[in-house]
Amino acid sequence: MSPLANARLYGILDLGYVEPSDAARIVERMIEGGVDLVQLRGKRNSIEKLVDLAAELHELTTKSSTPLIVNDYAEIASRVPVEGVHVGQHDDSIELTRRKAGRNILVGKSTHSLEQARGAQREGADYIGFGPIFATPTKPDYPPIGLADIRRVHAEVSLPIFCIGGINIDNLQSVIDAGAKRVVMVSALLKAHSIVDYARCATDMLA
Ligand code: 3NM
Repeated sequence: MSPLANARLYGILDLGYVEPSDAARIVERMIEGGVDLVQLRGKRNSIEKLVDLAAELHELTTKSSTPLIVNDYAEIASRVPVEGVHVGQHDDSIELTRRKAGRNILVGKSTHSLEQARGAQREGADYIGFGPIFATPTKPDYPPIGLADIRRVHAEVSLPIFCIGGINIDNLQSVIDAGAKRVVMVSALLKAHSIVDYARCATDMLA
């Protein structure tokens, strides 16, 4: 069975919020709180730095069989045995990402509309992100798409769908009520007083 089948909460370790020296400690807390997938995202970091960090984090994530996904760069997956790569609309295609990784990995894709979600399924993505649902400082240039299409995207796309963007414990129930089964949290989780308790609360709500 795909490691994504039962995944509910996807945590992104975004180096815009976390110092690389704190990354391992934070990933440990995410996993303790029940995060099902972890992504390493460092838009302003060099590939060399990300390779080193991915290798360090992968030693932790493998202990709990939590898939580690790296953002953007398939090259990292060719050098570190991470489980997957996540690409955006303006990055490499799914096929090229798989080819560059040189092995069978999970490939996820960001989508910002129903049409893009259908396209990612046709292209062979293993899962999609769907958002931003709400406005978010983590991806400030993207207009929020709101809750309206969540039910429809689940009806039309059979891949695992992770709603993303501005989701926190206070608005999570509205996202679930709109039809979401899986979500990504970045800033809310990383800024939480207790990452472990915050993640547990979110996974309980998504159960
Ligand atoms: N991708 P937060 S929204 C990384 O819609 C990312 O594709 C998005 O961060 C998309 O939980 C987003 O802090 C930011 O809002 C999510």
